[in-house]
Amino acid sequence: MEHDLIAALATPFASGALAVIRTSGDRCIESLALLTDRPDAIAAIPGGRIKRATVIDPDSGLAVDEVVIAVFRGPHSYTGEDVAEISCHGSVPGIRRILDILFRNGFRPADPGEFTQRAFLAGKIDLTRAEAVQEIVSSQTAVGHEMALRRLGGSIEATVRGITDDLVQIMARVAIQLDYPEEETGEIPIDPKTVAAARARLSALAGSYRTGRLYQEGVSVAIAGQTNAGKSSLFNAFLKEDRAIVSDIHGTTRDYISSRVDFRGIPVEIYDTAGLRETSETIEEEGIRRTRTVVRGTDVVVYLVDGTTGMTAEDDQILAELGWDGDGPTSTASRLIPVWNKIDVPGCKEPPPVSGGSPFSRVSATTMEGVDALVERIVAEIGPVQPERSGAPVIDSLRQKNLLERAVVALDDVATGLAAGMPVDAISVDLQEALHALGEIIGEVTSEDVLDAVFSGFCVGK
Ligand SMILES: Nc1nc2c(ncn2[C@@H]2O[C@H](COP(=O)(O)OP(=O)(O)OP(=O)(O)O)[C@@H](O)[C@H]2O)c(=O)[nH]1
Ligand SMILES: [Mg+2]
Repeated sequence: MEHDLIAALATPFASGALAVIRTSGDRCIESLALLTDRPDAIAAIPGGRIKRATVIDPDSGLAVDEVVIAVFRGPHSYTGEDVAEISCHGSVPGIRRILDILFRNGFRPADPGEFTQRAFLAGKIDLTRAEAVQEIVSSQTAVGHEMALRRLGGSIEATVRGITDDLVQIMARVAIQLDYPEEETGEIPIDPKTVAAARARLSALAGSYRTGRLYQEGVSVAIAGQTNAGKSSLFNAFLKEDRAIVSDIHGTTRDYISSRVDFRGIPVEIYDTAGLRETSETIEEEGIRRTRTVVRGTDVVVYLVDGTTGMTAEDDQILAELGWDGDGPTSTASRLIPVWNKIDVPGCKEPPPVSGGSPFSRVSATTMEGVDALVERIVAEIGPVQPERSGAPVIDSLRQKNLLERAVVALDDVATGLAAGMPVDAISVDLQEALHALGEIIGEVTSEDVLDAVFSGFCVGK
């Protein structure tokens, strides 16, 4: 039932100034009009226009809410069908009552992503743009948002289509040679340079997945160190907010706490942890046990040393535990950044030289000196693989990445076949495979299962 009437709340199910209920399907405007105080006027709204109305429950005849109805007539609508969007008051019971009236009168609840799925099926957008819709919704920083917006604008589609065109042209020449073997010129109709260029572009796009994930999903960073090193102070400095309790009492932080920060466009979950020391106090001991678990699970560990006391035997021991052998991280160590804190204090010691490994960053969590440079260092440590504003398309879909890699493997086979002087018809099978993978990326060839998998991850109402 492709064009049946669907409805869903497109805004959060919570109280707010306004809420938007979206409906789509054949005759959806007329069906909705019957649920208002002015059915004729609403049914006649031209596409791209709005009108005020009162929603009436046809069973009780009672007015339910005063709303504004925006009408888009297919094919000039998001889904390609008739679409009506109801802006109502953002009241939870009010929203529930309007949805209830719709569902009793010919509309059914939309599945997650069903509006966008209909847009895709109507040919309004390709599959990469459809995926970008959800990627925009789930973006967490301005940079992640900008990247997703470029995908919505068709950056992935354009790249994939461009490469597809090149390969199709090769296929056409292959087909001619296969159809008219008597015109055999002895020349292979496949230019290895074109194949190599296509492979390189596809491989670069597949490689951008790591960047895409980085900006969308982000990384975790733990601040660890002995008690009173200034971990909570640094945590607050990163947050630019007085979030964690800071005191000169050793063992202030017991439970680790975490918060989201934006490091140059990368969403970072940052952890302030309990100071590591020998203790016989049960609660602190548990805090330290949890700290070790957090530190093991994070992408980057910022290890803080109190510069006024300098490196202690305990620091050496903990660093060794974290995979730091005094000359820098050993090969197995997770990404560890040693940091020397309290450089604002007169008489603060100098950090020990680190031969081979990365040196201590010098900061003052109190005056903020060196904190920006530390952020830069963390960002350099975790990425980005691609400069964030290079404008090159960046993917954020595992589905797209897998298909791009499939196309790359197929083109590798083409190159191997060419080098080995294999017959053109055998090589064309691999070319066909590459084209098939590219077709799946933009959704020209898809199965029901693939579409279900893509759209089930969407929000309802999108
Ligand atoms: N002068 C100066 N004092 C600092 C600096 N960073 C932290 N302190 C002080 O050092 C003391 C301990 O700071 P915290 O941030 O609570 O240290 P912590 O590592 O979280 O300590 P625990 O939670 O006990 O493990 C407090 O008195 C802070 O004001 C710094 O950069 N300069
Ligand atoms: Mg603390």
